[in-house]
Amino acid sequence: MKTRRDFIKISAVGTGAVTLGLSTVKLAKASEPGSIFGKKAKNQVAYERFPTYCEVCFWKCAGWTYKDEDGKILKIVGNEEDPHCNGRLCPRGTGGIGMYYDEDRLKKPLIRVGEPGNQSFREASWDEALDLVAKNLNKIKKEHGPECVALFSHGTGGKMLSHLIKAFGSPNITAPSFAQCRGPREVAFAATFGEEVLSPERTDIRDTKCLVLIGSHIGENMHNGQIQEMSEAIDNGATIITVDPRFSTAASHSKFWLPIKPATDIALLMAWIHVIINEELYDKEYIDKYAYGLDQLKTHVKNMTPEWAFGITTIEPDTIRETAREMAAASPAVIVHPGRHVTWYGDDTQRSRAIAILNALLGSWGRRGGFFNPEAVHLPKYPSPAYPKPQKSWKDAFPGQYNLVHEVLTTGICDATIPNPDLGCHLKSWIVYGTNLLASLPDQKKTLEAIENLEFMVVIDTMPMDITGYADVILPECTYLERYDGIRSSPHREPNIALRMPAAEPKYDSRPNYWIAKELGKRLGLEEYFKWNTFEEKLDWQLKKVGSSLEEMKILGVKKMPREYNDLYSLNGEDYEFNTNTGKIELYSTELANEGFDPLPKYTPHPEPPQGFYRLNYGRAPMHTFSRTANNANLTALKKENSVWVNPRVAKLWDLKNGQYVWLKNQDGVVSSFPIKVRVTERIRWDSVYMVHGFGHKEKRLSRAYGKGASDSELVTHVMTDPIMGGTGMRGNFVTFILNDPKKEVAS
Ligand SMILES: Nc1nc2c(c(=O)[nH]1)N[C@H]1C(S)=C(S)[C@@H](COP(=O)(O)OP(=O)(O)OC[C@H]3O[C@@H](n4cnc5c(=O)[nH]c(N)nc54)[C@H](O)[C@@H]3O)O[C@H]1N2
Ligand SMILES: Nc1nc2c(c(=O)[nH]1)N[C@H]1C(S)=C(S)[C@@H](COP(=O)(O)OP(=O)(O)OC[C@H]3O[C@@H](n4cnc5c(=O)[nH]c(N)nc54)[C@H](O)[C@@H]3O)O[C@H]1N2
Ligand code: SF4
Ligand SMILES: [Mo]
Repeated sequence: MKTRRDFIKISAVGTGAVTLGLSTVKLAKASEPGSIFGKKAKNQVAYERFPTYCEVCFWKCAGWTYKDEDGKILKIVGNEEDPHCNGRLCPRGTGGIGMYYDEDRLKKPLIRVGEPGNQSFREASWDEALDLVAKNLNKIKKEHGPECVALFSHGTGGKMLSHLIKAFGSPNITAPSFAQCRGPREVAFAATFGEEVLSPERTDIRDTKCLVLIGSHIGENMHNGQIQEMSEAIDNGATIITVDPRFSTAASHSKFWLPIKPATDIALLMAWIHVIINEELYDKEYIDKYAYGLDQLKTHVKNMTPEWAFGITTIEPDTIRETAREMAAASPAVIVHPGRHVTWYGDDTQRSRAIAILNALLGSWGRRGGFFNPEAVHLPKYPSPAYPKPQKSWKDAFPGQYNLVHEVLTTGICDATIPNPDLGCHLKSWIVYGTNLLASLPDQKKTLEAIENLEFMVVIDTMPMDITGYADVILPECTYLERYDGIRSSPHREPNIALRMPAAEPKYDSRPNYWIAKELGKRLGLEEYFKWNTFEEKLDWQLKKVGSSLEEMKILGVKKMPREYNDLYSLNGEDYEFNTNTGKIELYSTELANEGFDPLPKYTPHPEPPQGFYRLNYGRAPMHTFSRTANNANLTALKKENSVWVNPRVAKLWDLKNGQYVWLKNQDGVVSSFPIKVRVTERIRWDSVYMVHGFGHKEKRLSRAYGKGASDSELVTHVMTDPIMGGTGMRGNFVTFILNDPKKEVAS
């Protein structure tokens, strides 16, 4: 497939600059890590600092880890040069040292001695544990083929394991960041603009005049750079329009808060499109030049009036018109934010398409204050043999489906693991790196059924988590503060790279991912794929290829490089061919039509909560990331459990008081394992309840997190699967309250 750059017609400046001959900074001896603050005055403590980038979430802010003269890690601060954080970390990033100091960490390799799930393990040496893993993987390869091994991985270190598994011969490498997170928006934006949104998002929030947030709760969703840019935009007088059934932090900073009825956003989006077309507020020049399908769209939205949408969304027609005009007035410096966790109701690709279409009409794609064209530094791969060509894949389990999907579905791997005589590919073994599958995948019963059918499972984690309990072998990784990792090279306004290096030796008997991958490689007969002797050697080789070096990066931490193409904002009338079938922005998607899906988004109603039940809504808290921080001492000091938000009307009906503990039961009779505290608040609609994801851990070895709050994940048993890309819509679950301890009631 051709890329944007194959099409671009404007002149490229400085071609090749990124990869060739950039001058390196002068290396002063005194500024090497380890001695940068080495000289101390009387009564002063000497510090050392080491570059890193944060692993507490996937924004990957670059920073410095400080150590005192006794070798104690004291703090982490942001790197001023870093475009992800501009020198400021969020509370979670600062609290990252809690991961390093956590005394509940996995300390030794562990080998199962009892039944899966029962947490009976014995300690083992690395040699014994790795030999056992290799023996099992080789056995599966011999008996069933290498494709029957799958890797689930989330986080930076997963790349080394991916390399190993590709070398082993399996294409089944997956992460929850697609089918449980941003998959729908990537497929929808690719169908519309021929390109994905990517991470960090290419939203030019800094320069926007109008930011529309459809559910994305920036402020609680703490993706650092976005928040900083959003507050800058607010200071500059930008209008914020927030559509959220809950009065989110973002809503509290907004000129317009539209408390939409959950699951009806497509109707609102189509009504906005209707107003913008009907009142001829769209960017005509831009649409004429770049877009395909305006006529079809016009006909399609003819009857989708604000009055029609009012009946569905509960948003007043006047508000719909006023907000549409507000967006158009800001055009093209307007962003209808694509969101990030967008797997909500199973029609999420279509909702994301409606968002993409609205942005197209407003002329914001490729424009200042809208969406910029990011650029990344292309780091060459360290030399290694070509990967073997897999003979089968998880997709064999879905003949004819998901043709627009270019990633592997986590839940597809689960399906392909559960034996079914009609399916071509049965997976026999999972390697799970840095993802707590029982918290991150919906429908725990299905995940567990898949796990039960495995011949062998190895989990690589830093902590004992719900998922580690089901492993046959657990390999303890050291935290990000104790290791090198691959160079961070992410797409941004300015291409840039960042280094992570260890600030301390790995604690206990933990090891870094690259060591684990190389050692497994040796035992699997794949040493050819790991030719470097030390990881430093590999990094230095790569860095030198792009005009830097490990030595330089140890001093800088972050290095910005010039753009290869002068196209940060490229759609101001220049000729441009998009990577779609028509070469245009597709308002009408020929790709979706060819696959038999609606080429233009339609609103379809979703089930309502039954009597006495409320829609289970969930989201983020600023000081936690998913389930991974629930045991972090620094962050539990800020918030140790989640609560369930209940509207005062509902509280009155149930006689619920603030601070009272309740259990939640969902539509399938699943009861939360632990009670959760009630928070009575007007900030949530009467038809829903809300909680922060990531609490209610069942793993007893998590001394701070065990039993604290409730898990939304265990209550998400009903999944609305997106037929286009397999995303798992998780917001179609309904809960009711149980006021007394259900376990005691059963016992009596
Ligand atoms: N602090 C913190 N920040 C994080 C993370 C974290 O774990 N912790 N995780 C990061 C990751 S990976 C992701 S994907 C993002 C997720 O962050 P977002 O993409 O912002 O998350 P969402 O879950 O889509 O949005 C949650 C909001 O959607 C609202 N909502 C629920 N139902 C509806 C509906 O029907 N319509 C509308 N319009 N709104 C609705 C909820 O009330 C809530 O305010 O956060 C990122 N940032
Ligand atoms: N119900 C529900 N489900 C969701 C979501 C939701 O809001 N609600 N959010 C969805 C979204 S947007 C996403 S992106 C996914 C996130 O899904 P995950 O990334 O799986 O989220 P976590 O629960 O944080 O699990 C991370 C695991 O990695 C481990 N870990 C942390 N650091 C390291 C490390 O350096 N090395 C290794 N080896 N392990 C490490 C942690 O101990 C933990 O076990 O979840 C999705 N699933
Ligand atoms: S946003 Fe916060 S948690 Fe995420 S990478 Fe940046 S500092 Fe770390
Ligand atoms: Mo996510």
